[in-house]
Amino acid sequence: MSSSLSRREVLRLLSFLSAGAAGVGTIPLISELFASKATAQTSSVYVRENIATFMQSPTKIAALRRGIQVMQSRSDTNPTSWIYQANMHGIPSSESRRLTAWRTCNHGSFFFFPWHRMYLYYFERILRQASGDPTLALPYWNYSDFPDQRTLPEPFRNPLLSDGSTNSLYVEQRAPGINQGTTALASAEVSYEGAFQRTNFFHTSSGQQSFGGRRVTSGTHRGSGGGLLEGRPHNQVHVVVGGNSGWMRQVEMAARDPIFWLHHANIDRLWERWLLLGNGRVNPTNDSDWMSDRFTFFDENARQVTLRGRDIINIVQQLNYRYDDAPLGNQILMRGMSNAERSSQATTMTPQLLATTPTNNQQMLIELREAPVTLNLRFPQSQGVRPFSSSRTITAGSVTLNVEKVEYNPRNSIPYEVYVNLPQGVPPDRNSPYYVGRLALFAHPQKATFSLDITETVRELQRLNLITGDSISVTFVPPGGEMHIMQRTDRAREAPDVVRFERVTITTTN
Ligand SMILES: [Cu+2]
Repeated sequence: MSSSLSRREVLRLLSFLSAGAAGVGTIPLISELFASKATAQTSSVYVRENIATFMQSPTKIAALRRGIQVMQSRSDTNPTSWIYQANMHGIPSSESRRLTAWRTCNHGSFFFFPWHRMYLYYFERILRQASGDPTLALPYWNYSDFPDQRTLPEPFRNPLLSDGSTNSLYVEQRAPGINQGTTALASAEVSYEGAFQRTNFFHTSSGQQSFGGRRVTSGTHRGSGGGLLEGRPHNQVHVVVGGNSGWMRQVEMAARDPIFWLHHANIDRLWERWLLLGNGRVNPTNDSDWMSDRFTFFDENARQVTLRGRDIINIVQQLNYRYDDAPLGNQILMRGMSNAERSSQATTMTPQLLATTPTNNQQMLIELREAPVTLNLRFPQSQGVRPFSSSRTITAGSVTLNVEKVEYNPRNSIPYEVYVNLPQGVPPDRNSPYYVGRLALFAHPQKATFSLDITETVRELQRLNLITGDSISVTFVPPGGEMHIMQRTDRAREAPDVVRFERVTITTTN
């Protein structure tokens, strides 16, 4: 039977219906078409579910665990093994072999999104086949839309299952509070608001910002032009889950932790959500490098394959999967977007310096160790003008905190909490208005500038009248509770190395 309803039309209907804009029953014609034509055509589309839903099914969790276990049992030279797949993201320093497609992950450029989508796509096919469950799809960790889902999903926390067997979803190499379920991701670490307000997928020179990263002509393993979503929540979640020296905080080891794949499924989902907002938000399909550069992967039969950007743009039509996005998620998203499109032109403007740590003639570096450090930033061109006083409320543009020329040990460095204008004597609290997120040096090139969008924090501090003085302070705090626990369990034998940088600035594209 030939179909009068194209797949594209079906999909539009599907997203329309699931968005909750109208009940199925209110449009009988559409619902009839939907019932008669769509079901058959979309039956092969895998649905990536929120882990909170997925884990309600013991069968699904068992399939996920079995798939990982089977992959882990394979030789690391087998492209469908757990280690081979993880090594495609990065390899430990002790590894001297260089097998095909190892260490090819893309960070810090506009290839970040497409490369990770391709990576997840083939990993998911391998996992499905290994699990023996032909319906298995990768779940995602939705720390974005639901504050009560910001601790590590329960099935990942314990080394052993109730029957005494090994839990393949668990790894020890995480921040202790993560596996204990006591450390929840803070909203300043997972917020996607700044990224979603951008309407441009890419930017073209440093100092500018975009949703998806800087345009480059070929893949970058550790670029310095990460997009806003790569910075937060992506890098933030990596370092909070990994702690000082866990796997998730290092590019080389991250994909060995099973939660990596659920984290990246969520990042991939957020890319889809960004596109749904429209108003100029589109993929860079006019860019021939983004569209046509080939990346190498392996399918479930260990056959070498390549994919290009143009092959992965439509996840349902080209890759046979979609996300289970609930209407509730949509509502949260829309509320988050209520303060307008303020960014589309901002990207072409040169950032203006609002505040900086004093420049010193000796070119001394600022060092962070195992104690909190507070730096006072001055307003260089102010001459009495206070750029953050309430009368100058930021309504357009964005405010960025920059830590310039950072040097660190990628295998072992503290993911410092960063606070703006934290008053002396007030204990640091990641759920306070002063908190802006972690110094998340994941995939960060040495001596590059680390940037964090602090627009929302500054606006909130202005609203609360907490940002009135002649200077503004930035405080770096080692995550105290975790350090304490690690000392007690004697896991801090390799002392975290010092983080050094040249200066801290606050800039605006307003
Ligand atoms: Cu990642």
